[in-house]
Amino acid sequence: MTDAVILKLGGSVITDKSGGCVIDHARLREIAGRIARNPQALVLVHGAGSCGHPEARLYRIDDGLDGENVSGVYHTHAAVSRLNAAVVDALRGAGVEAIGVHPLALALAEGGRLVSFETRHIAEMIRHGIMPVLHGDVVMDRLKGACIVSGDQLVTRLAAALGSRRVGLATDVAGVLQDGAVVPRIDRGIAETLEISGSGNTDVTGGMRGKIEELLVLADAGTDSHIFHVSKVDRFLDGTGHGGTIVTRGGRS
Ligand code: IP8
Repeated sequence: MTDAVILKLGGSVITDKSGGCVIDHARLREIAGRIARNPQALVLVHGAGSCGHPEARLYRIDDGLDGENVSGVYHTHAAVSRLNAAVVDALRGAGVEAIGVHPLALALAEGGRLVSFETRHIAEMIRHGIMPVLHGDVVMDRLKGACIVSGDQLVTRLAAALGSRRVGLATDVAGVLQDGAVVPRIDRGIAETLEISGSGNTDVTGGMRGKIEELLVLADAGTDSHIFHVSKVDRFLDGTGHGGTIVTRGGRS
């Protein structure tokens, strides 16, 4: 157990999601600066945005491998790895001892869900002051050949494995929105009543709805998570109010 905080940067926050792999380096530098100013044991996870989702869709990775789309494993992984290198560069440029960790190399799935995911070396990195930077990735799958594992699925696995008490998801919206207003708290009951729309851009892992489903699994296990606008990263890291949504277990007030 490490008590590490887990922070996920949505793909749409760090790439231009409407085009081919366009990395927002200025945004990355800004976020890296905020993280550097709030030093703590932190695991960073990022989504793929336009560096991975278009490839995953083009090669139909989530339908499984069929002999015709095998090279999609390489192309999808290469695209999101390019983004990972840019995230690590930005953090290192801000003075953070960050290193990229690729799920393709340490995870195995069955039917789209992780069945093994090595995290002991991640705990060691944290213990030595290294910030692991993981990302949604293509992962080999014993039933489908390969599948896409979202950054959100990784967040829930990491939080459970590392015993994290704080999980944050920085997005390009202020939180989960209902009729334009932030929903401050979501549990399973509330989630059923919400009209959460999917992402308008290329997103093979289900946009905001997929995110909430992952976070409800985490909430069931007793860890609350926070969804907030990326401009509030420091407020999440230093524990002051971020004005976003908290996903929590039902039955608590
Ligand atoms: O952006 C998806 O991760 P996400 C990963 O967190 C790939 O959903 C490679 C499409």
